[in-house]
Amino acid sequence: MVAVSPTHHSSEENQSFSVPTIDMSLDRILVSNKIVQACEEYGFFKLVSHGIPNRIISNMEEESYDFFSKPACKKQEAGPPSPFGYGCKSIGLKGDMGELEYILLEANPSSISRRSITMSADPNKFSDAVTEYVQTIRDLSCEVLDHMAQGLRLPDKSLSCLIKDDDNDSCFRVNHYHPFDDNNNIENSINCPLIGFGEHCDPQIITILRSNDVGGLQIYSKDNHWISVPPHPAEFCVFVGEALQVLTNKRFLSVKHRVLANFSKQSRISMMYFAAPSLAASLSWLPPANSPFGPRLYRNLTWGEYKKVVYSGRLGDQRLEFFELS
Ligand code: GA4
Repeated sequence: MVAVSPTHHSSEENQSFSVPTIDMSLDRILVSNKIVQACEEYGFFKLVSHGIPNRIISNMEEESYDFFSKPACKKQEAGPPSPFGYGCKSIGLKGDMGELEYILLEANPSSISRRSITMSADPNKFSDAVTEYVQTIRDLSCEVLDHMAQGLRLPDKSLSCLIKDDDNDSCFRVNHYHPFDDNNNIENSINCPLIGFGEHCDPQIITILRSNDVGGLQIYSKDNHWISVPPHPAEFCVFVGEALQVLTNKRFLSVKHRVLANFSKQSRISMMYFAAPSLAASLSWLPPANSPFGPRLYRNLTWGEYKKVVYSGRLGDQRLEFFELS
């Protein structure tokens, strides 16, 4: 079990920080510009007034609770996560560990429906809930990417078309973090929380996360502070991924984040959609039309090439530097 020392928790935190929050119902140009500003400064923001029906979110959450409340031997029938399926504590293939259990799925309807057979006694219900959630969040991801393209003065849809490709490599993950251990007193847990999911950057283009109202998520700020992100079940968190850092030639920075576990009486459920292009897609910088921005910072690479490096490494590895042009 990996515990976070108290210095890594409260004393390093910047209490005055307020998480950038984008109200999607506001004027389009204002929203686009605010999104660009948040991606440049933090690589992270929250979305409110996004218009996603609560029914779709709660169906997905209910299916997740049903799955995680099954006996361990039943859940293991859906594993191991190599890379897709059910996983417990072990993350990836290189020995990373966390205080969580999870399901990881490919985000396409045929694969979801195939996997659902091992996930639920009512596979159609499970499959319908996941498919509807994933499709809805994919549309939201496209909307966010269209705002980014507009704010960056890139050709219309030039980012969203990458994740709309039929061969897109997007995936979907549900993480379940247990509540604090009753044998431990709550004071202890608050002062010395455990690492639920270790620090890392997401490799894809963007990640859209929704959690229940249990905290634990922290992002790392440019001035070297861990910032706790207050949970809110009606909001979505958006993370810039490493592929978007490359596509924007480092104008947007992918945000390092982690999840602390074991300091609430309730369990935390988070659902992440990782929006990725096809394996063959080029991650080459898309410079704004008529812009003198430069020089180019990364060598040409495809998502497939980058993914191979990501999946052969450790969770917290710095991977992008191998692709930097000197
Ligand atoms: C981090 C982001 C996503 O959860 C994920 C993770 C993947 C996995 O769990 O299999 C990885 C991790 C993530 C990056 C490094 C490698 C691969 C675990 C790991 C140690 C699904 C992804 O795409 O990259």
